[in-house]
Amino acid sequence: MHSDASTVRPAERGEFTRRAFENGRMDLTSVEGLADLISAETALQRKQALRQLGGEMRDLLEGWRAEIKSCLAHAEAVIDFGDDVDDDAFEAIVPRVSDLLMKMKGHLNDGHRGEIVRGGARVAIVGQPNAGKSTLLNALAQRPAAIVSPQAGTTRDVVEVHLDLNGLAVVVSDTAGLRQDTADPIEIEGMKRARQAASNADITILVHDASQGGMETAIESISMDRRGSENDMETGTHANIICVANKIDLIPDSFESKTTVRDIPIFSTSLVNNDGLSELTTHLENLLKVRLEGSGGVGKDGERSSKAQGSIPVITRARHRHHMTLAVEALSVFMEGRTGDNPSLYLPMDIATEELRIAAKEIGSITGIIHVEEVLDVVFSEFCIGK
Ligand SMILES: Nc1nc2c(ncn2[C@@H]2O[C@H](COP(=O)(O)OP(=O)(O)OP(=O)(O)O)[C@@H](O)[C@H]2O)c(=O)[nH]1
Ligand SMILES: [Mg+2]
Repeated sequence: MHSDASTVRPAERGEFTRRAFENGRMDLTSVEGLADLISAETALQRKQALRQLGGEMRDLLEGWRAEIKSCLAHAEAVIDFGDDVDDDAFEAIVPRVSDLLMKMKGHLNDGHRGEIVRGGARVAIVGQPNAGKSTLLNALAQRPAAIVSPQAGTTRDVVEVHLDLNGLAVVVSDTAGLRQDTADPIEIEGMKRARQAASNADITILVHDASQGGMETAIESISMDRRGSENDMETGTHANIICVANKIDLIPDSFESKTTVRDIPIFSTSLVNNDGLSELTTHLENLLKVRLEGSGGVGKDGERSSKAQGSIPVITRARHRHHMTLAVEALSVFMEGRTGDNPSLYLPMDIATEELRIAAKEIGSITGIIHVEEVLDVVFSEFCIGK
């Protein structure tokens, strides 16, 4: 049967999902979960997207918002009947807000796990020229993604490869070799980009030519470079560096290589022969799993030092982090304004209450659920009782 062309049209992008949102059948986090599920490339990304699509994040955020609104209702009642009740009635909500603030801060302080799972963990390969960095990238990618040559200074720009490392999305960057004695402006720019890639990375792999010596100096300098990067502040610098002592085929068998320097694990490899590669990838996998599942450190043999907490990575986008940070800021202002030894310095109740309203609004912006009654509450709250 032919349909009447005047009554049908092709659907717009995301039209059916948008309708589901507008009809209140999905909140924004579930919509984002669905989008993430469609573009998921790894098992962990699918798992995370499914949880978000299923409403885990919405339930948590709605729970928080309900608690803030309940505190808000209490605060407003105290303010409305101000002459008959004392400050103690208002103070009853302080421990509740404090409790909520702690929970929300805990979620913000999640090591960016959800965002890393969604966008892929960033691994940067750095080291001196000719050490075998591009050889390592190609071995990990299992294809000749970067040019390998005996000439030092072959890689000039950052070469990125997206990998599925046993279910984890990883973006590996091969970079230009780092050396002091060059005046070539292109090489200098390449090194600048290499350092940038290393400081933005979740994990840095330092590749060193073991037949050349000087590995400890190279490790020192890379751990200095990483100091101060945001990721390291959360996890500790050394946990994010792996050192590869490459070209062990060129050194005598009797040579005893170190297995760690300043707590940084060293993996001896001969990348041209694929020697030591599987130990290195297993360690990398374990290190990423630990970071993404939020458990403790990992030893060189890949053993976990504490059990995975398996907590929900709630924040999966910068958008969530932005609104949640603003909500936390508002609740912090409330707490600072209503606690301390000197009640005469406390924020007036109505000003402190406004912070609760801001926090509820910010949480509501994440889920996109703002009920019409809430808008009406604001409009009618301007009237006196009975009017
Ligand atoms: N003998 C030996 N040679 C290796 C090994 N790994 C890599 N090479 C060789 O070392 C040379 C340099 O390798 P690349 O991977 O291009 O080195 P790179 O670190 O990317 O070098 P730049 O891009 O110049 O900074 C190539 O000729 C490789 O074949 C190894 O384990 N043993
Ligand atoms: Mg290279």
